[in-house]
Amino acid sequence: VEASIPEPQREAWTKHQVGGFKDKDGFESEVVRHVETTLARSLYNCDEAAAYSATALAFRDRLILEWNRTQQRQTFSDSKRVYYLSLEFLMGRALDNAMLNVGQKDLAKDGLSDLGFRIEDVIQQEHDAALGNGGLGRLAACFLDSLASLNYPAWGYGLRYRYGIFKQEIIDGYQVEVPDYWLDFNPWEFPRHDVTVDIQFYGKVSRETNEKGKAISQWEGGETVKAVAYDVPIPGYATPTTNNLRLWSSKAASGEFDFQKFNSGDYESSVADQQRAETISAVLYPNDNLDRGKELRLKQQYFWVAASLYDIVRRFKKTRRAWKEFPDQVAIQLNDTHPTLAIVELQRILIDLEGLEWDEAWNIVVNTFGYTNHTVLPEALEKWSVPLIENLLPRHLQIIYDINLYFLQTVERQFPGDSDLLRDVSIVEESEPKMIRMAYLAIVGSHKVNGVAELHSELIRTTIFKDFVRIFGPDKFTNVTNGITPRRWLHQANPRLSELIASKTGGHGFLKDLTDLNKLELYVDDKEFRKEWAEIKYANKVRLAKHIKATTGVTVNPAALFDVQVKRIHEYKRQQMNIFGAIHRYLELKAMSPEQRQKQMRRVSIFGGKAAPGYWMAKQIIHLINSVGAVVNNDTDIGDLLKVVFLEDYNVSKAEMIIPASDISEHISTAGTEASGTSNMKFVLNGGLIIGTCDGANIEITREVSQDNIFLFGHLSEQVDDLRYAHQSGEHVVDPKLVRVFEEIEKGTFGNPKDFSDLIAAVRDHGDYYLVSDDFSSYVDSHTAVDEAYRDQEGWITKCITSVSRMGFFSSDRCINEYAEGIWNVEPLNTTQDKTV
Ligand code: NBG
Repeated sequence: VEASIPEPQREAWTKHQVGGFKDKDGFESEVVRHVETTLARSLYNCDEAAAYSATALAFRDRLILEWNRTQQRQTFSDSKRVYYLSLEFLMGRALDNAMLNVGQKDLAKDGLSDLGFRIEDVIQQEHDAALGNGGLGRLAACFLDSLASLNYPAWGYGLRYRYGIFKQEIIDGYQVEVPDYWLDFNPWEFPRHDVTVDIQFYGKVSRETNEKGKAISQWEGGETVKAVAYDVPIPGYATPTTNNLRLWSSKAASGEFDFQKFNSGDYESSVADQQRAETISAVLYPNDNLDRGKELRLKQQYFWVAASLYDIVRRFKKTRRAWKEFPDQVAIQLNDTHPTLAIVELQRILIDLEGLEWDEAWNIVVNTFGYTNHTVLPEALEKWSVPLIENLLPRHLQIIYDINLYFLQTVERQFPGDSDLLRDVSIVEESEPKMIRMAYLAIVGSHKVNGVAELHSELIRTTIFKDFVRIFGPDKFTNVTNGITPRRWLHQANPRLSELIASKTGGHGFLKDLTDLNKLELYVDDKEFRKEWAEIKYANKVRLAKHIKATTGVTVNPAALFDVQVKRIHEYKRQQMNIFGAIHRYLELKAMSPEQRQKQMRRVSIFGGKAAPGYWMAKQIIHLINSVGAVVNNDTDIGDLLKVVFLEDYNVSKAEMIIPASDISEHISTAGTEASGTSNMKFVLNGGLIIGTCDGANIEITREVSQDNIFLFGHLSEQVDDLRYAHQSGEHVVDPKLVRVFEEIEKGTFGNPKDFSDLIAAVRDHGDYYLVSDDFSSYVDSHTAVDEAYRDQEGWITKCITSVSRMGFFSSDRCINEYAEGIWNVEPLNTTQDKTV
């Protein structure tokens, strides 16, 4: 390619090559240029928002240069690429991360200060990119950071939602949802109006015989929508690698704007067509761990998957390789079942458009895809009704039926006459209407299936997918325990702690190899070090206390034990148990004499998290938390012995402030329900301890930090079935402490008891599916143990330091290397001019 450009042209280009800023001066001049030209403002009307915009643009320019070079390097190297397909990328803010990853935050800090701004205030101006619900979307974001930091040639593919996850307001104790229109000014994306794909829907399938006498199916869509690419640069930490996240936006296809209608005066309906096309990428579905089977969601899935595959195939075709080499060039990871149609779409491209034989095509497909399962909750396992697919994607339905037919034939050969097995593993559920089981399709169409923590991977092998283990053998199923990026979740969120660790471990190497943290264990008795450690935690708590005061009006004492549960509100995550526990604590305190009371530990119970807009129980939980807070926080008997606060609109940037301020955080799901959890890792990495059940990654965290440094309680996943049975058969007796809590709620102490009756009934009268009553007493005991441990401040600090030093395993870098080796078979790319920070 290079040789094809004539010398004089090449000279002109190299002469004018843009370099990006190199020093503080260069940075300032870029900021001023952007303020004065791009933003058309001046020294006299440059507010913090404008300073943010200009700084972001200056960094964006830099990233784009590296992005360009990275893409060239990856193309020339001709090596295998990874494509991470995810409907959610919960990125949070980009500026701070970009500054840290390219190693120029200090320079920007000084430069901004010369121009009259504090960098912290400028950073705060940025709107979170909130294209995700919770852990699944944030995991995708951590993975992008690790892929780039480790120099893997990798792309993310997703949707460019016009509205991210809603903003949560708390009004009179209730959640109110406000739309998150975040694209007003987004300097981090590059529209690629030249990169578009026409996507079809509906229509019909015809069968024709080609020249060679072979029957070929042709799908003619009845509606076309255009996908437009928006590229987001993803800078790696301390490396020039800047990967790409490509997000698709939907537009009316050219020619779809109906000039006929327009001219005949039917302007409105012609605009309506346009809007209908744009609806596809308009909103993120706000459900976490729940499948609702809406047609628009299926449209989103196909739109995104088809555009991404078209792009991937186009890139592969440029290499002029034979199709059988596709899996040597391309690894596609399915983040949950949402992109499963990609399996069908690739098969369609290969057989209908490229003329390959079924078996040859299917071989390529299976070797290309890997599937990650993120939940065993039945309500979250995706199923699509056959009539819905038939209408929207008629050809795809035929292919799904064929995939199923060939699959069931091999099962029949392997297990002759086992009709129960055939029914159980069929991709098509024989219900009314028939349903397509997307997880089964994903398993059949991938070469590897992984869970996200050891217990979870074990559970999928032995419960929901056990028949597939018999059919495909155990090697197809594997575990990759989740991880988090230490760049954002330590260095960026907790800069002082990061510096302290660097001062003891020989620099910031731990940000590239997190196992370096183990060097800290040598300093666990170092007085100065411990003192500074405690000071940093206290300062982080003071900052959070200020935020609490400013947003809720509640005064909390930073010397109290901060007890935090922030995550999506869900019955399986058991925030209801936490608030019942807080009520129990309140009642105990009330029953004490003032002298006795003053001997108790001070606590702040901090909650945060969004409820899906249609999730009634979750909304009741939020209301109860706020109602308890309103009573407890104003009770003069209690003072600062107990405060209960609910923090509005929990998101990535709030997490960055809240997590470093935690003493103990709650990861208390019913055993066997939380696939992994990832905030548990973030809290421990920031020097907080955990109270938790034997669930998800809590188990592996315990193995790393040791039993002495974690507060485990509750029943085990293997006991859950029996316990549920006991509830069903009326053998269970509700915990008396909990009965007492219910009585108090029903007395009206926390407002109208009717508002909380469903919450109580679920536990007391309707089988207590999440086993709150079974675990309540050990939960309360465990909190008593937390109080006792916290009383011994020196012992507590030792636990915290020891735990942090043992968290190396939970870096998403480790996790990505495991995927690369065990699933994708890809290698990092050598970047010759490796930068150092
Ligand atoms: C979530 C699990 C979490 C897990 C994340 C990331 C879904 C479907 N699953 O436990 O509930 O940490 O995935 O793997 O959102």
